[in-house]
Parts: sequence; C-alpha cells; structure tokens
Amino acid sequence: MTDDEILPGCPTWPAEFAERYRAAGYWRGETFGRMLRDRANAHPDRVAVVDGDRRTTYGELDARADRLAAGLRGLGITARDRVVVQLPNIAEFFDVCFALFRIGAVPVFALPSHRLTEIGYFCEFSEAVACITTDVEAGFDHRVPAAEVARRVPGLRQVLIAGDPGDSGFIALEQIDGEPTDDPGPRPGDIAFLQLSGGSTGVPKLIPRTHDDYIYSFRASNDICGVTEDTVYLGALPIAHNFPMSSPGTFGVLHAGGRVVLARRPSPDEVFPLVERERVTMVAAVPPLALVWLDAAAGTEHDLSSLQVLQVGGAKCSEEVARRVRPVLGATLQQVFGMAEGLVNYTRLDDPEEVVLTTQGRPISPGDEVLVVDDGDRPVAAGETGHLLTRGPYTIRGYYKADEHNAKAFTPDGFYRTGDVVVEGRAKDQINRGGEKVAAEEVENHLLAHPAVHDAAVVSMPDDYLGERTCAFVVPRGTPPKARELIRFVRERGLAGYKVPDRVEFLERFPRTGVGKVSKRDLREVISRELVPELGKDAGR
Ligand code: OOB
Repeated sequence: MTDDEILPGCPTWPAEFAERYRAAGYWRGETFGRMLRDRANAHPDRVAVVDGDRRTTYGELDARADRLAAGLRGLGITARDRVVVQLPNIAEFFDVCFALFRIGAVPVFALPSHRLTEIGYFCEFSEAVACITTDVEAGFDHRVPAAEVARRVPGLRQVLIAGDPGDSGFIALEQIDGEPTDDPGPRPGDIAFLQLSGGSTGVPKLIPRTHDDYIYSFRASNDICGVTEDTVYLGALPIAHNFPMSSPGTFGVLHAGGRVVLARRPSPDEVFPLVERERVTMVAAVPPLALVWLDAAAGTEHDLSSLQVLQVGGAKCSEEVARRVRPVLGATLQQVFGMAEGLVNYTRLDDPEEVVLTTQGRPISPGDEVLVVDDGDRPVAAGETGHLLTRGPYTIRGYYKADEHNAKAFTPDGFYRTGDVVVEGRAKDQINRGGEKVAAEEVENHLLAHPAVHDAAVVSMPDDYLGERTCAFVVPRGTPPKARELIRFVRERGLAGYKVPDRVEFLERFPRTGVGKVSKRDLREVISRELVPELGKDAGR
C-alpha cells in the first residue's frame, strides 16, 4: 500500500517491515470496528463503560457506535475526513471514537485543556470537516472557541456538542442518529486517528496511528499489565492522551472485555469514592498526580483495597515517590515510559522491587529496536548516557504533513529520535553545570525527603559563567520553609556541592501540560521572564 492510499501526508512502514510485523504476529489485521463488534457479540450485557450513573454495556456501545456512525455519514462525514475531537472523560468519548473508526474518518485527539489557539490550529492544519466538543467543562465554555474556529476555518462544516449546545446554533451530539448500514469500514493498515505529540516545544505535531499498529500496542500491553475481563480500569488522566488510552488504557481494557470507569476530575475527592464504589483494580497517573493521591490516601476513609496496580508514567517518577506506593496504597507500582509516537516501556509486575523503583522499564515488543547513541548517532558503550532512538511495529515513521521536520526527527533508516536522554532503562534529566552533570531527579529526591516539601522540580537556568546553573522550584506543604533551610538540609544529606541547588524558588503549584505533567519548559520560562532579569541586575551592580 502506498502512503497516498492511506491518508495523504502520513509516512508509513516500508513493505519489508510491514511484512515482518505481520509475519511475527504483531499486526493481525484487526480494526477498531471489528474489535468492538467481537466483544459485543461475545458478551453484550457486560458493562464496558461507567460514567457517573450511566453504565453502558458492550452491546449498547456497539449499537450506539453504529447508529452514530450512520448519523455522522448523514452529515457528510466520510472515510479519511479529519474530525477534531475534544471531549472530557465522559462516556460519549467512546461513542464518538468508535463511530468515527467505523466510518474510517480520522479523529484528531485534542485535550480538554486546549484552547482557541490549539483547537484552531488542529482544525486548520488537519483540514478538519468537523469538530466535536462539549458544553462547559471545569468552568470553561468550549462552545465559545468552537464558534470562533467555525468562523475562521472555512472547511469546518459541522460543530457537534456533547451536552447542551445552548444558543451556539451547533448540533447536539445526542441528536445524531441513523440506520446502520453494511459499510465494510477501514482496512487494518489505514490511519485510525491522529494523536498529539507531547512535544516540549511549539504546537503539538500530529501522529498518524494505524488500526493494526495501535491495536497491537495495547493488546501486547494487556499481556504485560495483566489486563483481563476482570480488570476495572479507572480513567483519571484525560482519556484522549496516549497513556490512559493505550498503555494499556481504556482501549486495552475494552479489547480484553474489562470495565472502564471514568473520573471527571483526577482529584482524590472524586477518584477515591469511585475506586471504592466500582472496586477499581488499575489506574494510571502522571507523577504529580500520584503524589497528590499518596498524600491524600494516608488519611482517607475510603476503601482503596481493590487497587492492584498503580501505573506512573509520562514523566520521571522520583524514587522517593515510588517507594511510597506499596506501603500507602497496597498496590503494585508499574513505571511507564512511553510516547504518543510509539515506543512504550513498562516495568513488569513481577520485576524485583529495585527494578520497579529505579527504572522506567523495558519495551513492550521483541520487535522494538532501541538504540542509545552519541551526538554523532554512534551507539554508546553499555552503561553510558545517550540519545534514545527507536523503531518498531507500533512506532511511527513520520508525523502527519511534516516532511521537513521528519527529515530531522527520524534517521534515514527510520529510527525516531525521541529527544530523550537515557541510560539503559533509566530516563535522564540533566543540567550541565559547567561540565558537571547534575541529575535533576537526584536533587529532587533529596528535596522531597524534607517534611515541608510537597513536590520539587529542578531545572537549568542560563548562566554566563557556567553555562547552566540549577534552580529548584518547590511546592511547599503548608508554610514554606526558608530557602536557606532547604539548602542546608540537602547539604547535610551529603550531596556534592555542585549538586546543591544554586537557587530555590517557592511556587503554590507547578505549571502543567495538558495531561498534568510538570512543565519544566514553563518553569524555565519563569526563570527567563522573572528571575534572570533579576540576576542580571545583581550581576551589574
Ligand atoms: C507519554 O507520551 P507523550 O507523548 O505525552 O510524552 C512522551 C515523552 C517522552 O518522550 C519522555 O520525554 C516523557 O514524555 N516520558 C517520560 C516517562 N514517560 C514519558 N520521562 C521519564 N520517565 C517516564 N516514565 O507521556 C506517555 C505515552 C504512553 C505511555 C506513557 C506515557
């Protein structure tokens, strides 16, 4: 199949690789449409999705996806049409996904935190024919930017609202309905959707994932993570993000015939009662969220004993935090190091404790090729730090419509340059302080050990003399301690002088990315915006 037969602008695997991945049994010719139909046929009455009081069975989800697909076709949405989908953690998310998958239309998964700039960009760049969003979520009226986008993007023919369209003039998703037809639907090699890169610079790039490659990633994840039809998975992170979607996430759990429970917000007051009521067995968090749960779990009255696995990923989980998981929650920690572009690593549930606490795991697939290279793309010696490159049966060969960027982000032989610095099984986040490398997480661990520190993030600040110095941002627990006191505390723990933070700043909370990771990029911006001019002033005196 050539690129253009799939979706123009989507680089894909060379034929020899596709053949290899099929022969190895990774790609089995599955599609999302078929996957749901099979589950529904096997056990129509089992509950697939729980959203508040609404419980949707596999049979109902399958039937709704069919009718919604027919209704959307009636609005003129056809195979390969892009549709920007921005929904919170509500049951309609799955109705919409599976309806679009059945048509072969291509959802572009935006996050609830995206605003006019991002939604406008996704619609424009993907030449979307429709946008599906919600009414008011977390105090924000999504119909307002949607109206603006509809004005700006001429090709955008429809805006659909899950919930109340109000006086926006848009159509309520609820009203979309039609008689199911016998459409053959997309092929396994077709693009199923466009996912967003977690990209730390600029607007996210769009990641084309096929039915075959994506389904493989969560089917294999299910095996590693012990997901079965008995799994009750809580979607607490925004479910359009790759981590809670497919590692193994909601899609993995639906593939296994398990149950997905949705939390509208990830706060303990919403999550803990749900865990208790639904007997949740598995949940995924980014590190800052895991930290909030751990703090709240210590004093909770809710019964969290059903929890078997807490997955932490998306950013480095500090060892201090990792160590608290079993004693506080009674659950097994699983570290997850993944990326929407593909490669996902897991610590295994039966790995030795030290491996679980101190590594970010190993790849899903024997077909994953992983290289750690120096600046000249030469493999580094074992145990050395380097850049992580990867290629494999569920890692893309290029971003959507991004030829120029792809030439830099992928090697000539198709390895994705992840932009991550690693040393065998461990992600690195380093500050180069005049040639002395400071591992951010090491310093963060020491800071986290202080009773008055809730969270800590160490980032580089530009420095004329050393190139970079370290700035520790700290979210205090209650009254902030003195910066001096923290510095003394870290020093007394026997840390080398160059690792002691050059500066300590207190924040009430950290800036976050759409999925809730601490945004170190924004923290560095705080430095250049607010702290560096101040430093410059000092230096000039
Ligand atoms: C996940 O996906 P993205 O696309 O939002 O972000 C990917 C990037 C990675 O390249 C890496 O820089 C960072 O996030 N990351 C981690 C990490 N997991 C992700 N850095 C250190 N330790 C980890 N455990 O974030 C994502 C996708 C699927 C599963 C899990 C996470």
